[in-house]
Amino acid sequence: MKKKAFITGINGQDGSYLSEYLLEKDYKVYGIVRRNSIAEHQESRIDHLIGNGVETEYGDLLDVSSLERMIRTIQPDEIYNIAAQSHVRISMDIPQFTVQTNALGLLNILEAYKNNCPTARFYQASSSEMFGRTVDEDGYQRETTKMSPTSPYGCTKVFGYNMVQHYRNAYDLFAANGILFNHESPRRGSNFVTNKVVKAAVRIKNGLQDKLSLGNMDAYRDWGHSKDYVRAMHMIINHTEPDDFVCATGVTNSVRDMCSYVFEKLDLDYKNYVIKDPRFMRPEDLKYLRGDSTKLRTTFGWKPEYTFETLMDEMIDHWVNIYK
Ligand code: NAP
Ligand code: F7E
Repeated sequence: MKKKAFITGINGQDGSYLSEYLLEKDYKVYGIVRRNSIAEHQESRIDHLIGNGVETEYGDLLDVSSLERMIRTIQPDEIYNIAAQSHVRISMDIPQFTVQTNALGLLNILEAYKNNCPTARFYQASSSEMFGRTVDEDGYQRETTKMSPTSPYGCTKVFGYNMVQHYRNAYDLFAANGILFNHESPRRGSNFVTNKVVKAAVRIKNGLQDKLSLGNMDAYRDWGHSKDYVRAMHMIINHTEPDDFVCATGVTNSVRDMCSYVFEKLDLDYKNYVIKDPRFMRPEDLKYLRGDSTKLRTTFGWKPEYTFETLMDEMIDHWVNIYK
């Protein structure tokens, strides 16, 4: 019999790649999507999968009854809680919604899981934003690094991380955290910095845009590819015991480095186009993220197939094809 996976956030960046990965592994995949007033936008990342092994229903992390009903009816083997208000700066504009979705929503699905299908395995999308301003002396963040979040988003993820550990210990559930560093792809929302920069650079190259407005260009991020990170999610949920793992490339670049690489690839000099815009500055920003994923690598043999450069190249090709 096929294994069954239930995914919240299935139509997001990671949800779409995770669905493809699980289909390759012969899973039957179920997911919830929120109602959107423009129906065509709702499932654009997973349109090609609907009816081909993936089934979706309307649902919301804030709607407990639908979560309960679906988990009770489907009886999944694996539950991936990937849904979130995932934008750090926007979490400063809509902190209450962010807390409701990321913290209380996580609690809703944990309860639905405990009460309706406790034999399933549970994966929580935790984040490097939980470490916030803390960096270990060697310049990395790892499972043992102190958590000092600097945004409503980061605070909700610390809540979720702790709740998952509590449910694991208190109710003997297989509930695990993947602490993922930034991961991108052509499917990344275009208001995150990588896709914003790549899209704008290609538009500038094609004469469709003159300038690119950015905030803090001196922030460093450990950028990987979402496809590599969904493989890690599946490894973590299929481990012999529930545990928590950092997933990262170990390579960090600044926003400025990233701009320089992308514009240069298009034979442009970013300095002629990028302007600093206070609208994109954050009241408190994380200066430096670099993950040590030794635990993940030694436990499962995980390693990323993409480098920073091949990730950016794939994103550039994506936008070049759109605007050609
Ligand atoms: P994403 O593209 O923004 O996808 C988020 C998904 O959550 C979307 O499908 C969204 O649906 C859904 N969602 C939002 N609010 C919801 C609600 N109240 N009920 C049900 N679904 C809701 O994010 P991602 O990049 O795939 O990230 C996946 C997860 O990993 C998130 O939890 C994120 O916080 C976490 N994470 C991401 C990164 C990263 O760098 N990408 C790093 C660490 C952790 P709509 O389309 O309807 O909004
Ligand atoms: O910002 C700077 C910004 O929004 C990266 C989420 O997936 O990863 C992501 O969060 C950096 C920050 O991602 C702009 O200040 C400059 O320093 O792409 P981002 P993020 O905030 O790191 C973590 C791990 C998650 O868990 C989150 O879900 O880029 N930056 N100028 C800008 N950022 C944006 N968005 N837009 C700018 O114009």
